[in-house]
Amino acid sequence: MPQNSDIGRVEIMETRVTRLLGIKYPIIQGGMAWVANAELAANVSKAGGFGFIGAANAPAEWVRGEIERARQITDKPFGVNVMLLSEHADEVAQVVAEEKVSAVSTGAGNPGKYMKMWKDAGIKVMPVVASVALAKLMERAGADMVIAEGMESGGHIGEQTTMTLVPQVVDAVDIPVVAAGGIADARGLCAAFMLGAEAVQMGTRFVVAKESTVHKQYKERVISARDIDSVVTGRSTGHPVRSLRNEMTRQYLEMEKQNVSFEELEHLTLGALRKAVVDGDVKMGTVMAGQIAGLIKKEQTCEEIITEIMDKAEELLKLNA
Ligand code: TUI
Repeated sequence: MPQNSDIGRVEIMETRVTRLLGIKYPIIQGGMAWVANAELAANVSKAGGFGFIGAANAPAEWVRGEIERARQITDKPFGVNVMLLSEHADEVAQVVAEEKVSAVSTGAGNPGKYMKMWKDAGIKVMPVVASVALAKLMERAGADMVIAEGMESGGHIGEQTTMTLVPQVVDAVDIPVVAAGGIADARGLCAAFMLGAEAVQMGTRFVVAKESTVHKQYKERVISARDIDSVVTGRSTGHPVRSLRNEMTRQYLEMEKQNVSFEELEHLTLGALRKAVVDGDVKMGTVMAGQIAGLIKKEQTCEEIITEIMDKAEELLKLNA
């Protein structure tokens, strides 16, 4: 028998996004480069949320393999994030269509040229947007939803904050909006709903999930982060990236101040995310994480994270009153 609290939770948190994706809870896991593999995505989906495998710069066959592995872990829906700056983006886009994953999200660009192929394959398309203009363009191009991501996020970011971007996108489009950037708990979820979002996407909180296979030292760095510990490198190159302050970011920011060449800056960050995620080098590697890292205090399973957020959200919304 469902308990009263379960009934209330399902009613209030059932939105166009949960219906379109076929999920129980409006919590989506961001498709983070090097971090969001089959284990993480499948376990988020298993727990009632929606997991994304992050294709990042990986070749298409790696993505196909991860999709197969995720399908062995769960029969729940999950998706793939296509990072549009990748040299493999075309082939990854193709594999995603062939494999007919439930949804595709995109980052760092305009996925217009893939839209028809994905829609024809019956895939839900949800581009990440950092502006109202791109949100409108994506709606016209046939996107099912947009993910409005503020600059509080880790990794590659835009200029607007989540607080300002989400309501402006909500007012500008008729399709549902997912809020991302700076959200890691029930307060963030409820705040995003007040802004008009119909689900949230979280990255940093899932980096420290038990099922996340990132290096122990990466998780420890996120858990020990303070509010002021994230910095943005690469503003001068047009590819701003948020990560946790370390020796690499110190050197990078110093070099940016001295206007050193794009090539030299690239050299410092080449392979640096892998270095942090796989080797645990949190000094010279790129420890991508959002501004909300300071709020995250422990490693929990995906199920614990999702259940805790939904329980607290219910309390906040006083569903039992
Ligand atoms: O894509 C992300 N976050 C990422 S991608 C990534 S891998 C990478 N590493 C180093 C350099 C570059 C990439 C790490 N983190 N988030 C989604 C996102 N998309 N944030 C911002 C945007 C965005 C920005 C501008 C999307 C579209 C856009 O404009 C496109 C256009 O053509 O108008």
